[in-house]
Amino acid sequence: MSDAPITLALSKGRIFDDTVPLLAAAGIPVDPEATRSRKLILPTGDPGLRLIIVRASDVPTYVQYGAADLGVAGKDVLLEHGGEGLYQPIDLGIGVCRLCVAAPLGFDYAQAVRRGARLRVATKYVDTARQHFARKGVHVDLIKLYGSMELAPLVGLADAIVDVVSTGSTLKANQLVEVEEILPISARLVVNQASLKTRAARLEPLLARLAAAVAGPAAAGSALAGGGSGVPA
Ligand code: PRT
Ligand code: MG
Repeated sequence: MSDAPITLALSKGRIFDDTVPLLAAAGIPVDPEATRSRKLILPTGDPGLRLIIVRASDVPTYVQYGAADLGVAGKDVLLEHGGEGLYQPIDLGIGVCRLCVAAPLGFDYAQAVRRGARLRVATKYVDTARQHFARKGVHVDLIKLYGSMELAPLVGLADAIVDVVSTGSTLKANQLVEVEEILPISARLVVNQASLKTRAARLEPLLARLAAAVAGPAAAGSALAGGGSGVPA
């Protein structure tokens, strides 16, 4: 079992696209051809590391149960999952966005909240949203959706949404505005807690290389120089 390659769970799309350069910087190339295939288990340039491709919201589950030793998941996904059984050692600084409440232009969210109105809020982040509104003392009925949250207020399904926003152009295109930021989001490396103990000899160097790749070439250079002076060689 301990001979099996280390398994890293990634979701296709922005997480995969932003993680591959980090892996390359950590000395682990991924064949670009492999990324175009429909295979769900992909080799890397390091025979000791393979990738599995899963749904973004399933990454924490694969890692929690040890089907993957490692994974990359957005903080939004991790919050909603609860993070049970997961160690979160590295903020990878990729997939940067923010979780926020958005409502149609012209809907006075602040006033509705002050009046104590009961709001219908559509989101895929039901638990996170429930905790946020409970903290704020806002009364909400939450409607679970799996995508295209921006549509819900436009067709009368909800008064507001909770979703992640990066450039804001999707909100703008649908005449919605951000009315409250809940949390800044970025992707984290997550590690199965048992793997970290039983496979430490292989995982720890990999984590160190990834941490150095995240810190960037400048930091790696000064670490190599030994003094951390930051003066380029
Ligand atoms: O698509 P699927 O249902 O399988 O999963 P997913 O949508 O969660 O996966 P994916 O790949 O879209 O997102 C993976 C992770 O990327 C998320 O969990 C976030 O942590 C992070 N991330 C960063 C984002 C965005 N930026 C982002 N902009 N995830 C989603 N979006 C969507 C957002 O939901 C909205 O529809 O993009 C739209 C807004 O983008 P802007 O640029 O118009 O504001
Ligand atoms: Mg998506």
